Amino acid sequence: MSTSSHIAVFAFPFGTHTAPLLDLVQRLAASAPDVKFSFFSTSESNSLIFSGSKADDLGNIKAYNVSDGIPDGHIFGGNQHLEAVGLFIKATPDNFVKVVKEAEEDAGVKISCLVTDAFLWFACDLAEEIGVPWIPFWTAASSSLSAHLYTDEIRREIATSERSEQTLALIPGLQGLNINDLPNEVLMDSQESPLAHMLYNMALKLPKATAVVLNSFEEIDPAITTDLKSMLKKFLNIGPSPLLAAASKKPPSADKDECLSWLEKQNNASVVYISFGTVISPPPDEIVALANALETCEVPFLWSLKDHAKKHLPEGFIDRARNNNGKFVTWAPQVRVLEHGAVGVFVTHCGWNSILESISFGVPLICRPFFGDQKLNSRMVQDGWKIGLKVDGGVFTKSGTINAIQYILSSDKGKAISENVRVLKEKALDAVKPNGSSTRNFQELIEIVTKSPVQ
Ligand code: U2F
Repeated sequence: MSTSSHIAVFAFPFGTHTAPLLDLVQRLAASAPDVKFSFFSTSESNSLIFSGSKADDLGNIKAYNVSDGIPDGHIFGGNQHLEAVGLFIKATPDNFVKVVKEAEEDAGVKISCLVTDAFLWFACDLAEEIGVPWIPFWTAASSSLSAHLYTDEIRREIATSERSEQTLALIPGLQGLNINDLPNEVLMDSQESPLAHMLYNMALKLPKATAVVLNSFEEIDPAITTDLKSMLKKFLNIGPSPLLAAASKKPPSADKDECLSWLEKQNNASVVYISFGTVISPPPDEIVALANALETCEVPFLWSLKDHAKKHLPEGFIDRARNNNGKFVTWAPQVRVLEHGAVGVFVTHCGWNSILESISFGVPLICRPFFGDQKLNSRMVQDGWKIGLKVDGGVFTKSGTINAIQYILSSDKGKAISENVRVLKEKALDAVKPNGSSTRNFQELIEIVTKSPVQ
């Protein structure tokens, strides 16, 4: 029998949930080389995130595949992403529990702690049952975490309030925000979708967790931080991860399309970088509007656009862009791109990882949010931290996009936005210094993980 701790890590294999969880686990594993980490996700997600690593690189981390819940021969209908999420949720917790036994046999020791995506609330009951700590990892911002934790209060307020313009007056740190900025799942009946049901249950369970962990830093939202510290047993912000790449021993992401050498040829803070994350592709008319705006502004741009969406670009646009300093890739090494001084603004869907990466390297944002936490994130970008703009009317139009690009890149008000993001970046850098808040929180997390009793 082994005497080392054995941590089970449960991933939610959609959007960019798994990569930041693995980042966290790699940091923990490097700091606690005697502890065994078993990482559970679907085979599709595991093969994607572990693709660049050889077994030796993983050290004390071992990956296990769990079922994705998709029946053999299943044919997807309209929204494949949402359907796959629903099938996966239906397969939990049995798909995880089944494989845990295998990992315990391999490690020769029972699980001593559960580190999971916060969505996987069933882990709270499982941890209680086997008598180990549960450490959920919330992959988004503290503002959306807060919105979910206040779901019942918000629903009561909506039901009783007669105001048409409802603000979030009851939530510390979110007072100026509008109800319409909230993730749909906070507002809809929890029975309406498996995701809404999952998020509602998550909010009920999180206060029982040993510690809730975030890839963020306390100083970004002091009022929310204080409030969440009072609601949760422990609230540990341990990021931003882009500023901690060395600690997770992660090799820099590949640059097969030579984005960096292209950026080298551009002027400082001149390039518009565009990406909408891993799930979303804007509707065709908005792709056209964005392309036309770029052409009119005559700015250099780097656009991470999936091949299937290229057909929506205006006729001849790709050829004209090539001659006019525009570059298309299907996947950019985004962190390295945002770190490059040539990037002047990031046009984004406002996924949390993208925003945090932009803040980490001081790049202002233009926001076009789509679902989930993205509207709330864009509101914080524009009105909370004042580090960017939401496109006029919330969708890309040619004139609205031109205004936003010109505002950020060439107006005095744009300079103020750049200064605000620079100041926020300094706060992020302070948080990861040896005595910074995120460093201290991470030490506390290692204590919890390594001191978890060997079963
Ligand atoms: C879901 O996130 P998404 O995957 O849609 O978006 P992000 O959180 O912004 O993460 C995208 C990641 O993919 C990387 C980029 C980010 O780390 O650096 N990337 C890249 O390297 N190259 C590219 O060309 C394009 C992207 C969800 F949709 C969001 O609402 C949530 O906030 C998020 C976290 O829970 O998950």
